[in-house]
Amino acid sequence: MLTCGAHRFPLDRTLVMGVLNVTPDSFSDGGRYFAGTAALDHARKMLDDGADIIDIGGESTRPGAAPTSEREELARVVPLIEKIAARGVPVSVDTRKPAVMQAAIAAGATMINDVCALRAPGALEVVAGHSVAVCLMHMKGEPATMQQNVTYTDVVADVKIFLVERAAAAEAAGITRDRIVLDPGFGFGKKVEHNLVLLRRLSEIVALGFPVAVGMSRKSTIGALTGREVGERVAGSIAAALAAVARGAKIIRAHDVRETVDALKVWRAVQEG
Ligand code: 7PJ
Repeated sequence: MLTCGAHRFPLDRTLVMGVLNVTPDSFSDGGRYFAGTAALDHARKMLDDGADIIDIGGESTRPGAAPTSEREELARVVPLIEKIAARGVPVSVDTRKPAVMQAAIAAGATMINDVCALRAPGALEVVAGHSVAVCLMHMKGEPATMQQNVTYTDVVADVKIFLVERAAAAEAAGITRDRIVLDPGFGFGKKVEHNLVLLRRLSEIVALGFPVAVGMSRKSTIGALTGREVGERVAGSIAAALAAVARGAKIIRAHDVRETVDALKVWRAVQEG
C-alpha cells in the first residue's frame, strides 16, 4: 500500500506517473507545455489515457541545465498543482527545493518526487510534517556536471547503499514506510552501461522492500540503443518499462502515457492468466 495524502494505492498493479514539464528547457518536451492552457490540456489527456499520478516539474534537471530560481519554479508549478489537484487527481511535484515542496503540498500535491532524495536542508522536515508520499531518487553528482567522468565499481551496490541510507533518514524523520518510494535514477550520473546494469539487476533494489519507481522514458540510453531522436523513443521506452515491471517496479514515470498504459494492460493480462 502506498499512501499519498488522501490517495491510497494498493500496488496490486503497476502505476503510471505521467510527466508534465512546465519548463522552457526540458530535454524531451521543453517549452511545449509552458504557455496558456497547454499544460492543463496535457494533464487532462494523460488522465484520459490512464495516468494514475501527474508529476509536475518546474525545473529542468537534464544534464547541464541551468538552475531555476525558487520564485520562478513556484510561479510555474503552484497554479497548475492547484487546478489539477482540485479535481481529486493525485499530483506529484518534481522538485529539490523545500520551499517548493511546502507550497506544492499547500496547493494539493500529495507526492514529492525529489531527484536529490530529500538531501536539501529542511526537505525531510517538510515531507515529514504532512501525509504525502515521497520518491527518493539516486543521483550521482549534480545535474550540471553529473554526466562528466562517471565511474562506479558496482553501480547497483552504490545505488542500494544510497537508497537504504535515504530511506532510513526519511523514516528517522517520521516519514512512515507506506509513504516511501525508491528510484535508482536512470540517467542521473550514469552512462548507458550503468543504466543497463541497474535495469538488469532492478530486483535487487526491489528487494529493499519499498515500492520502486523507474523513469527511463525517452532518455538518452533509449536513444543510444535505438539510434532514435527524443520524439521517436516510445517503443524503446516501453521495452525498458516492461523490463522494469518484470523485475518488480511498481511505478513507471512516462511521457507517452497512452502507449505505456496499453503495454501494461497486455503485460498484466498475461501475468494474471
Ligand atoms: C526522473 C525524475 C526519474 C524520478 C526526471 C525526465 C528527466 N524523477 N525526474 N525518476 N527523471 N523519480 O524528465 O526524463 O528518472 S527529469
